[in-house]
Amino acid sequence: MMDKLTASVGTALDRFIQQKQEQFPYATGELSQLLRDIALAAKIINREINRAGLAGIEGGVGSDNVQGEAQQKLDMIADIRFTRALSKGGETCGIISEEIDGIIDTGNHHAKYVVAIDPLDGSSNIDVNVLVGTIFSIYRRRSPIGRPPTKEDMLQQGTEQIAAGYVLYGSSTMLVYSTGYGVNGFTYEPSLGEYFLSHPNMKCKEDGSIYSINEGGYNTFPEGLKSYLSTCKEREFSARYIGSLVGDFHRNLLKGGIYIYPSTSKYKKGKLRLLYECNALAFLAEQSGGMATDGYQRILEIKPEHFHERTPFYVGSPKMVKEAMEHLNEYE
Ligand code: AHM
Ligand code: MG
Repeated sequence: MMDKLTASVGTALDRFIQQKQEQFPYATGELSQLLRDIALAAKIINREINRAGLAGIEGGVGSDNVQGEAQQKLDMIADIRFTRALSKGGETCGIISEEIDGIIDTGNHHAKYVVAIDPLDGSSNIDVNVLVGTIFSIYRRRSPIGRPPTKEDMLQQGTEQIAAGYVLYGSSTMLVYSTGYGVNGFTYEPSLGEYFLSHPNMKCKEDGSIYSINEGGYNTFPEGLKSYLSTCKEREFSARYIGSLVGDFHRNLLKGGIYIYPSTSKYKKGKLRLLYECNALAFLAEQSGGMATDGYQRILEIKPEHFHERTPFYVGSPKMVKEAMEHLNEYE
């Protein structure tokens, strides 16, 4: 479906969401409200991140999250903020979060939606003042309205997403999202406390010359990937890796490139989580003309079995992703 209204640069996020909702005569406004809830929580996280160094909330808390990783104070703060915003907002019945083992039941059993979220991705970068992000996916629940959320509500494949996005807390803060009709990016203006449309209808370049991968695990990469990487070097592509998925993805979306997190000896199935990291970015990649696979199959078609399952991730400009896949297949 084509957009009937084309919002112009500078449109405030609230107005944009309202305009989009008006294009659908039967829309009830619940998804719009849910997007506003996420945008509001992100403003609060943005404030916390900006004062992290000053407020003594930087650094680890000495405990581990459900995957045995050192948890940062801000990870927990972000998790609490988003859970609270989604619970109080009333449109979400269940949440899967990177920080929590099982389903978070918000108590809104009449709500239509479930959310998978990584409240603060790349949080090890906070201590060194490097950008971090929030990643979210929204699904329509499968279980009957009025009941608690179920495992089936949360374990839907990525093709079922009705909206997804990320917030990038960088040199400026941006919210980038899609409801399945293209991708739009909004930049936060802190003095006004509002996001404004700055990147309308974002398009991923067909091809690029940036590759983003942690090459520290090179010796244990699949042979096909080693072969693809040597062609990147032969062509003198630029290697760019922040180690903050949202930032690496965002740069490659704007400039053209490929981001890869393969299987390694340390992470046999890759490091990134399907439900709240890969699916959302795969949705945005496809919505902007890019591509996302696990090296062999489309990320969005993987049927999840566990809330925190991992997958190798190859995402970005379609020509580059296809080429990487060809190399992987050659060595099968
Ligand atoms: P996190 O969810 O624990 O923050 O881990 C995810 C992050 C991504 O942002 C980033 O792309 C990746 O881990 C970096 O991993 P590595 O340090 O192995 O390169
Ligand atoms: Mg993460």
